Amino acid sequence: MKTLVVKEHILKANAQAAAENRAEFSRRDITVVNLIGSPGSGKTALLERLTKHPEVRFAALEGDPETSLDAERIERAGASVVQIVTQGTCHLDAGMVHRALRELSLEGVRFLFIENVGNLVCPASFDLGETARVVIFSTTEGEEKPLKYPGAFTSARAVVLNKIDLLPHIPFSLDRAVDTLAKVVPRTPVFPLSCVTGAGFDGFVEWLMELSNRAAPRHGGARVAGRSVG
Ligand SMILES: Nc1nc2c(ncn2[C@@H]2O[C@H](COP(=O)(O)OP(=O)(O)O)[C@@H](O)[C@H]2O)c(=O)[nH]1
Ligand SMILES: [Mg+2]
Repeated sequence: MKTLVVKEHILKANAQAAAENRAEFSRRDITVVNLIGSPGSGKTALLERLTKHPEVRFAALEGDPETSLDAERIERAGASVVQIVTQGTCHLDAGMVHRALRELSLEGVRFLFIENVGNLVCPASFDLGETARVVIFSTTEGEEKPLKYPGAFTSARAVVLNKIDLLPHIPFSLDRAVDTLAKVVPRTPVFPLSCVTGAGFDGFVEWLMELSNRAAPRHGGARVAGRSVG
């Protein structure tokens, strides 16, 4: 009972900070993606690869319990970035994002990617004020993860299935994974791709641009890749 009260209080405070972040993002016309996935699923690799797509001009916040290794990778790849070290906490919250924003240059960017702490449970409970959540899982994690961690998947607007380059080498069935996702999130788009080879990225980038056009139509008109959106 006591634990529940504490949790409610924490989530209420978080919701207030998230609403402030959301207003700030809207005022600055920035599409914000909260990227959730297990440690090693390829969250940082996804952002590194996205720097090769100049239309997705982005800055990033990197959440990790310790070290600034991921921020160093993103900086080397050419994007503006700030590392949030949570000192053991298993998720980011809206207040952490709010404070980190003071240190981050958002000049000229269209997207902000927030790489959450590697975890498929806790991050799903904390709204950061994002435009959309994307959940990433990879072929090395097993097809059944969406069944075991439904909260992360049902709260996401898109699913990235990473490391498809490994399919010939591991006993992972892409068909079974897609069937599992169809049971848990039947209406959510799924993007099988590889951050190593770049295969499958075009569809995901198109989805991101569509998301951004819907969120902030004054960015590039209402058309993406020849298709009308909105
Ligand atoms: N084969 C393969 N390895 C990948 C892919 N994406 C990421 N990796 C590797 O998976 C490991 C974890 O990636 P990282 O981006 O650090 O994952 P994060 O912990 O989710 O940020 C690294 O060794 C990456 O090189 C991929 O598409 N294919
Ligand atoms: Mg990472």
